[in-house]
Amino acid sequence: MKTEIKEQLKTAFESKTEEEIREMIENAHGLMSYYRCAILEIETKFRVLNEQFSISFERNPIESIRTRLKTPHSIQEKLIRRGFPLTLESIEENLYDIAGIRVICTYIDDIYKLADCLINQDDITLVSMKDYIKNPKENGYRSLHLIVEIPIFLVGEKKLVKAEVQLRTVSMESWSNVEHSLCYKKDISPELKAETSKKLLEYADACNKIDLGMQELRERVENR
Ligand code: 0O2
Repeated sequence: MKTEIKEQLKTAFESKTEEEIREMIENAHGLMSYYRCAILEIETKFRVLNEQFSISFERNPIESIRTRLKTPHSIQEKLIRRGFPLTLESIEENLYDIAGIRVICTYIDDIYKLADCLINQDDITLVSMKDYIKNPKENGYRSLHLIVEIPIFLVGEKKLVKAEVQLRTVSMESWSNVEHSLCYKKDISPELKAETSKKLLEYADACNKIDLGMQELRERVENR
Protein backbone atom coordinates (compact mmCIF):
# COMPACT_ATOMS: atom_id res chain seq x y z
CA MET A 1 0.00 0.00 0.00
CA LYS A 2 1.23 3.52 -0.82
CA THR A 3 2.85 5.33 2.11
CA GLU A 4 0.55 8.38 1.92
CA ILE A 5 -2.56 6.13 2.10
CA LYS A 6 -1.05 4.35 5.11
CA GLU A 7 -0.51 7.75 6.78
CA GLN A 8 -4.08 8.87 5.95
CA LEU A 9 -5.43 5.59 7.38
CA LYS A 10 -3.49 6.15 10.57
CA THR A 11 -4.82 9.70 10.89
CA ALA A 12 -8.40 8.63 10.17
CA PHE A 13 -8.23 6.03 12.94
CA GLU A 14 -6.52 8.29 15.42
CA SER A 15 -9.26 10.89 15.02
CA LYS A 16 -11.84 8.36 16.29
CA THR A 17 -12.30 7.33 19.91
CA GLU A 18 -11.89 3.69 20.87
CA GLU A 19 -15.62 3.49 21.49
CA GLU A 20 -16.42 4.90 18.06
CA ILE A 21 -14.15 2.37 16.35
CA ARG A 22 -15.64 -0.52 18.36
CA GLU A 23 -19.16 0.64 17.59
CA MET A 24 -18.37 0.95 13.90
CA ILE A 25 -16.92 -2.58 13.74
CA GLU A 26 -19.83 -4.04 15.73
CA ASN A 27 -22.39 -2.37 13.46
CA ALA A 28 -20.46 -3.44 10.41
CA HIS A 29 -21.38 -7.08 11.17
CA GLY A 30 -25.00 -6.15 10.42
CA LEU A 31 -24.09 -4.22 7.31
CA MET A 32 -21.75 -6.96 6.07
CA SER A 33 -24.49 -9.56 6.46
CA TYR A 34 -26.62 -7.58 3.96
CA TYR A 35 -23.79 -7.87 1.45
CA ARG A 36 -23.36 -11.59 2.18
CA CYS A 37 -27.09 -12.06 1.45
CA ALA A 38 -26.76 -10.13 -1.81
CA ILE A 39 -23.89 -12.41 -2.82
CA LEU A 40 -26.02 -15.50 -2.06
CA GLU A 41 -28.94 -14.14 -4.11
CA ILE A 42 -26.84 -13.21 -7.14
CA GLU A 43 -24.76 -16.38 -7.07
CA THR A 44 -27.98 -18.41 -7.05
CA LYS A 45 -29.30 -16.44 -10.01
CA PHE A 46 -26.19 -17.34 -12.02
CA ARG A 47 -26.39 -21.00 -10.98
CA VAL A 48 -30.02 -21.08 -12.14
CA LEU A 49 -29.05 -19.43 -15.45
CA ASN A 50 -26.24 -21.97 -15.90
CA GLU A 51 -28.72 -24.81 -15.43
CA GLN A 52 -31.18 -23.26 -17.89
CA PHE A 53 -28.49 -22.58 -20.49
CA SER A 54 -27.45 -26.21 -20.44
CA ILE A 55 -30.96 -27.11 -21.62
CA SER A 56 -31.23 -24.37 -24.29
CA PHE A 57 -27.67 -24.42 -25.62
CA GLU A 58 -26.48 -27.90 -24.62
CA ARG A 59 -23.52 -26.52 -22.70
CA ASN A 60 -22.80 -24.89 -19.37
CA PRO A 61 -21.62 -21.34 -20.01
CA ILE A 62 -20.17 -20.91 -16.51
CA GLU A 63 -16.84 -22.50 -15.63
CA SER A 64 -16.86 -21.27 -12.04
CA ILE A 65 -18.18 -18.57 -9.73
CA ARG A 66 -16.07 -16.83 -7.12
CA THR A 67 -17.43 -14.49 -4.51
CA ARG A 68 -15.82 -12.18 -2.00
CA LEU A 69 -16.65 -9.57 0.60
CA LYS A 70 -14.34 -6.58 0.43
CA THR A 71 -12.05 -6.65 3.46
CA PRO A 72 -12.46 -3.91 6.13
CA HIS A 73 -8.93 -2.75 5.31
CA SER A 74 -9.70 -2.43 1.61
CA ILE A 75 -12.98 -0.62 2.44
CA GLN A 76 -11.16 1.97 4.54
CA GLU A 77 -8.47 2.39 1.92
CA LYS A 78 -11.04 3.03 -0.84
CA LEU A 79 -13.05 5.49 1.30
CA ILE A 80 -9.91 7.49 2.00
CA ARG A 81 -8.57 7.30 -1.56
CA ARG A 82 -11.90 8.62 -2.87
CA GLY A 83 -12.21 11.24 -0.10
CA PHE A 84 -15.42 9.79 1.41
CA PRO A 85 -16.20 9.93 5.16
CA LEU A 86 -15.12 6.93 7.23
CA THR A 87 -18.59 5.96 8.41
CA LEU A 88 -21.00 3.08 7.85
CA GLU A 89 -23.48 5.38 6.10
CA SER A 90 -20.71 6.44 3.76
CA ILE A 91 -19.83 2.79 3.00
CA GLU A 92 -23.44 2.10 2.04
CA GLU A 93 -23.81 5.28 0.02
CA ASN A 94 -20.49 5.41 -1.76
CA LEU A 95 -19.03 1.93 -2.17
CA TYR A 96 -20.76 -0.41 -4.58
CA ASP A 97 -18.22 -3.24 -4.62
CA ILE A 98 -18.38 -4.53 -1.03
CA ALA A 99 -20.20 -7.58 -2.38
CA GLY A 100 -18.34 -9.05 -5.33
CA ILE A 101 -19.38 -11.91 -7.60
CA ARG A 102 -17.02 -13.09 -10.32
CA VAL A 103 -18.39 -15.31 -13.07
CA ILE A 104 -15.85 -17.16 -15.20
CA CYS A 105 -17.03 -18.29 -18.63
CA THR A 106 -15.50 -20.29 -21.46
CA TYR A 107 -16.68 -18.01 -24.27
CA ILE A 108 -16.90 -14.23 -24.62
CA ASP A 109 -20.40 -14.28 -26.14
CA ASP A 110 -21.72 -16.19 -23.11
CA ILE A 111 -20.55 -13.32 -20.90
CA TYR A 112 -22.91 -10.94 -22.70
CA LYS A 113 -25.77 -13.48 -22.78
CA LEU A 114 -25.47 -14.04 -19.02
CA ALA A 115 -25.17 -10.32 -18.29
CA ASP A 116 -28.32 -9.63 -20.36
CA CYS A 117 -30.23 -12.41 -18.60
CA LEU A 118 -29.29 -11.03 -15.20
CA ILE A 119 -30.05 -7.40 -16.03
CA ASN A 120 -33.44 -8.32 -17.51
CA GLN A 121 -34.65 -10.01 -14.31
CA ASP A 122 -37.33 -7.79 -12.83
CA ASP A 123 -35.88 -7.62 -9.32
CA ILE A 124 -32.49 -6.46 -10.62
CA THR A 125 -31.63 -2.83 -11.34
CA LEU A 126 -28.56 -2.08 -13.40
CA VAL A 127 -26.73 0.83 -11.76
CA SER A 128 -23.78 0.97 -14.14
CA MET A 129 -21.79 -1.10 -16.59
CA LYS A 130 -18.11 -0.92 -17.57
CA ASP A 131 -17.19 -2.94 -20.61
CA TYR A 132 -13.47 -3.57 -20.34
CA ILE A 133 -13.80 -6.29 -23.00
CA LYS A 134 -14.87 -3.94 -25.79
CA ASN A 135 -12.72 -1.18 -24.23
CA PRO A 136 -9.77 -2.87 -22.49
CA LYS A 137 -7.78 -0.90 -19.94
CA GLU A 138 -4.42 0.46 -21.08
CA ASN A 139 -2.60 -2.36 -19.28
CA GLY A 140 -4.65 -4.97 -21.20
CA TYR A 141 -7.18 -5.77 -18.44
CA ARG A 142 -10.42 -7.22 -19.83
CA SER A 143 -13.65 -8.01 -18.01
CA LEU A 144 -17.29 -6.94 -18.02
CA HIS A 145 -18.21 -5.11 -14.81
CA LEU A 146 -21.79 -4.55 -13.68
CA ILE A 147 -23.00 -2.75 -10.60
CA VAL A 148 -26.46 -4.05 -9.79
CA GLU A 149 -28.97 -3.42 -7.07
CA ILE A 150 -30.93 -6.34 -5.67
CA PRO A 151 -33.58 -6.60 -2.95
CA ILE A 152 -32.82 -8.91 -0.08
CA PHE A 153 -35.65 -10.12 2.11
CA LEU A 154 -34.80 -10.26 5.81
CA VAL A 155 -36.91 -10.91 8.88
CA GLY A 156 -39.56 -8.18 8.59
CA GLU A 157 -37.41 -6.06 6.33
CA LYS A 158 -36.60 -5.62 2.66
CA LYS A 159 -33.31 -3.99 1.81
CA LEU A 160 -31.89 -2.85 -1.51
CA VAL A 161 -28.23 -3.77 -1.77
CA LYS A 162 -25.66 -2.95 -4.45
CA ALA A 163 -23.12 -5.48 -5.65
CA GLU A 164 -20.39 -5.72 -8.26
CA VAL A 165 -20.53 -8.51 -10.82
CA GLN A 166 -17.41 -9.20 -12.87
CA LEU A 167 -17.78 -11.51 -15.88
CA ARG A 168 -14.70 -12.74 -17.72
CA THR A 169 -13.28 -15.71 -19.59
CA VAL A 170 -10.91 -18.28 -18.11
CA SER A 171 -7.95 -16.67 -19.89
CA MET A 172 -8.94 -13.15 -18.76
CA GLU A 173 -9.10 -14.52 -15.21
CA SER A 174 -5.70 -16.13 -15.39
CA TRP A 175 -4.15 -12.98 -16.94
CA SER A 176 -5.76 -10.81 -14.28
CA ASN A 177 -4.45 -13.02 -11.44
CA VAL A 178 -0.91 -12.87 -12.79
CA GLU A 179 -1.09 -9.10 -13.38
CA HIS A 180 -2.51 -8.54 -9.89
CA SER A 181 0.21 -10.59 -8.19
CA LEU A 182 3.02 -8.93 -10.18
CA CYS A 183 1.67 -5.44 -9.38
CA TYR A 184 2.40 -6.05 -5.73
CA LYS A 185 6.08 -6.81 -6.34
CA LYS A 186 7.51 -3.43 -5.40
CA ASP A 187 11.20 -4.23 -5.24
CA ILE A 188 11.74 -4.38 -8.99
CA SER A 189 13.64 -1.88 -11.09
CA PRO A 190 11.77 0.63 -13.33
CA GLU A 191 13.25 -1.14 -16.36
CA LEU A 192 11.91 -4.55 -15.29
CA LYS A 193 8.57 -2.94 -14.40
CA ALA A 194 8.28 -1.40 -17.89
CA GLU A 195 9.31 -4.67 -19.54
CA THR A 196 6.76 -6.59 -17.42
CA SER A 197 3.95 -4.17 -18.36
CA LYS A 198 4.85 -4.46 -22.04
CA LYS A 199 4.85 -8.26 -21.87
CA LEU A 200 1.56 -8.30 -19.92
CA LEU A 201 -0.07 -6.16 -22.60
CA GLU A 202 1.22 -8.55 -25.28
CA TYR A 203 -0.09 -11.57 -23.36
CA ALA A 204 -3.47 -9.88 -22.80
CA ASP A 205 -3.78 -9.47 -26.58
CA ALA A 206 -2.71 -13.09 -27.07
CA CYS A 207 -5.35 -14.26 -24.57
CA ASN A 208 -7.96 -12.24 -26.44
CA LYS A 209 -6.92 -13.82 -29.74
CA ILE A 210 -7.33 -17.28 -28.21
CA ASP A 211 -10.75 -16.35 -26.74
CA LEU A 212 -11.97 -15.09 -30.11
CA GLY A 213 -10.49 -18.12 -31.89
CA MET A 214 -12.15 -20.59 -29.49
CA GLN A 215 -15.49 -18.87 -29.98
CA GLU A 216 -15.13 -19.03 -33.75
CA LEU A 217 -14.26 -22.73 -33.53
CA ARG A 218 -17.35 -23.40 -31.42
CA GLU A 219 -19.58 -21.50 -33.86
CA ARG A 220 -18.19 -23.48 -36.81
CA VAL A 221 -18.80 -26.78 -35.05
CA GLU A 222 -22.30 -25.72 -33.94
CA ASN A 223 -23.25 -24.60 -37.46
CA ARG A 224 -21.77 -27.62 -39.20
P1 0O2 B 1 -10.62 -6.31 -5.14
O1 0O2 B 1 -9.61 -7.09 -4.39
O2 0O2 B 1 -11.24 -7.08 -6.25
O3 0O2 B 1 -11.62 -5.63 -4.26
P2 0O2 B 1 -11.36 1.41 -7.97
O4 0O2 B 1 -10.17 1.02 -8.87
O5 0O2 B 1 -11.91 0.23 -7.21
O6 0O2 B 1 -11.09 2.59 -7.16
P3 0O2 B 1 -13.68 1.24 -9.60
O7 0O2 B 1 -14.31 2.20 -10.57
O8 0O2 B 1 -14.56 0.66 -8.55
O9 0O2 B 1 -12.45 1.96 -8.91
O10 0O2 B 1 -12.89 0.16 -10.37
P4 0O2 B 1 -13.23 -0.77 -11.60
O11 0O2 B 1 -12.53 -0.26 -12.79
O12 0O2 B 1 -14.70 -1.02 -11.76
O13 0O2 B 1 -12.50 -2.10 -11.11
C1 0O2 B 1 -12.65 -2.61 -9.84
C2 0O2 B 1 -12.16 -4.05 -9.74
O14 0O2 B 1 -11.87 -4.60 -11.03
C3 0O2 B 1 -10.86 -4.20 -8.96
O15 0O2 B 1 -11.18 -4.32 -7.62
C4 0O2 B 1 -10.28 -5.47 -9.54
O16 0O2 B 1 -10.94 -6.62 -8.99
C5 0O2 B 1 -10.67 -5.37 -11.00
N1 0O2 B 1 -9.68 -4.63 -11.79
C6 0O2 B 1 -9.84 -3.41 -12.35
N2 0O2 B 1 -8.75 -3.05 -13.03
C7 0O2 B 1 -7.86 -4.05 -12.91
C8 0O2 B 1 -6.53 -4.26 -13.41
O17 0O2 B 1 -5.95 -3.43 -14.09
N3 0O2 B 1 -5.93 -5.43 -13.07
C9 0O2 B 1 -6.54 -6.39 -12.32
N4 0O2 B 1 -5.87 -7.51 -12.04
N5 0O2 B 1 -7.79 -6.22 -11.81
C10 0O2 B 1 -8.44 -5.07 -12.12
P5 0O2 B 1 -10.20 -3.86 -6.47
O18 0O2 B 1 -11.00 -3.05 -5.54
O19 0O2 B 1 -8.97 -3.26 -7.03
O20 0O2 B 1 -9.75 -5.18 -5.80
